[in-house]
Amino acid sequence: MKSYEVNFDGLVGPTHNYGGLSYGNVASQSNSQQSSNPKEAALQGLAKMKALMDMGFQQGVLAPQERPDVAALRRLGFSGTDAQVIERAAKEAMPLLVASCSASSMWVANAATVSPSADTADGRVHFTAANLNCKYHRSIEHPTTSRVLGAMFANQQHFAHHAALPAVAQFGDEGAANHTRFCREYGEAGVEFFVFGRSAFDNRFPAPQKYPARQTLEASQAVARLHGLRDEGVVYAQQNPDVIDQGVFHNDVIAVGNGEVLFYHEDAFLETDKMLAELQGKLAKVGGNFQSVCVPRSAVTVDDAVRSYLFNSQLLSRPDGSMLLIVPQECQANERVWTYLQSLTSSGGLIREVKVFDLKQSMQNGGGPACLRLRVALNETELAAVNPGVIMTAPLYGSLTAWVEKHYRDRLSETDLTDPQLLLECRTALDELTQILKLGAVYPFQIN
Ligand code: SUG
Repeated sequence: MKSYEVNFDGLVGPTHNYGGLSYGNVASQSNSQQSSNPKEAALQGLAKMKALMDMGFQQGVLAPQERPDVAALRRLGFSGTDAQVIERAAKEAMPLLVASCSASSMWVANAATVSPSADTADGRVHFTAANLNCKYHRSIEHPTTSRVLGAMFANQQHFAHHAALPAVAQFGDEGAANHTRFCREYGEAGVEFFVFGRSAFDNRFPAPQKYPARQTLEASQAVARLHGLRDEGVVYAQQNPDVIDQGVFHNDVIAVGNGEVLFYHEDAFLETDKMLAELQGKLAKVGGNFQSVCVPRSAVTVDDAVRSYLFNSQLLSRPDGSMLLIVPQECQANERVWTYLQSLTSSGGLIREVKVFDLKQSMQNGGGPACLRLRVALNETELAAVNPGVIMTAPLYGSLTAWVEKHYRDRLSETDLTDPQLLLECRTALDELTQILKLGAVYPFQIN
């Protein structure tokens, strides 16, 4: 049976703004308080989805969330009408209002961890929504994420959904941003690679000194258990704590994998040789030939990687077996990175082509091409069981573009977030979106 990797991209929400909310994420910190352009952000994301679809890849779309999250503000003690909740939060606790307005759900690599049916004990595709509990503004995403994923992958014969892990730092889980799957064919058993930043219960593992390590080993292990993965089909590795302290807040800022290939920076991991040998050995057991492409620090520094997001690229398999790298235009702007990419694609290796995308609106908050997509490997039967409303087509692209043009503002500053009108605009837009994507009622304002 045919199988595919389907990329579900997060649609940027109407409140996209630069809140400076993510300590440890260099771009989020340095662009704090700048005005954003939500319309441009959403159109940039849609253009990437359309381009991948036009290149023949399977592409889907994941809906944004209701923001400002008035229910979250109510849980923090703000009361009255919705407009009063926003006004009071603006007056008494602006940082909480900003957090409740974040469009951070666009980075759907953090929405969930997904294990394809070929890897799981019960032969279903498993999803665990990420608790994202390291940052308040992201910790409020998972209930709606679970409802949206449930509406997209509703067929229980093929899809199993797990609630987010307990919402404590010991089980800090950032979803697929720290998870990669290696395989020969998407429909065959593979090796799932979990990268963690620290251990919550075992102090033999070192931890970063400056910035938080968002993903714990214990969270990754819990996800592997929930999904029914075999020990022989799993490899755990620790991210180098020094690179976390240099702004690598997720593994997907310093490594990306696809098929049998891992593309990574020399400084990405601890005990790299042991890890590579384990990946090689375990993939061989399921018939795969693991290959790695290491980018040396002499060619590209960690700082170059953080600024250019070279590794936050999408590594895609082409029909002839070669691979294509989708990179943000910041890679072209960095001379060392661009020189490296030229030599990579002309060296006769597996990665033959680079395509550049303008994702500046998202990049300024630390979200590159790979952050914007959640990969779901599906066989033909499973793909047919996905809600067809969320699969990208030329007409859907047209409808979503028109929807963005109609509802989104082209400028948003911090003061604009205090405007209760913004909430009404967002709800009107999202109500229409659930009809376009055929999701049913998934937002708090639609269910309460
Ligand atoms: O969690 N930025 C996100 C970026 C997530 C990137 N995802 C992956 N690498 N997979 C984060 O730090 C910034 C929001 C603000 O500052 O307004 C933010 O949440």
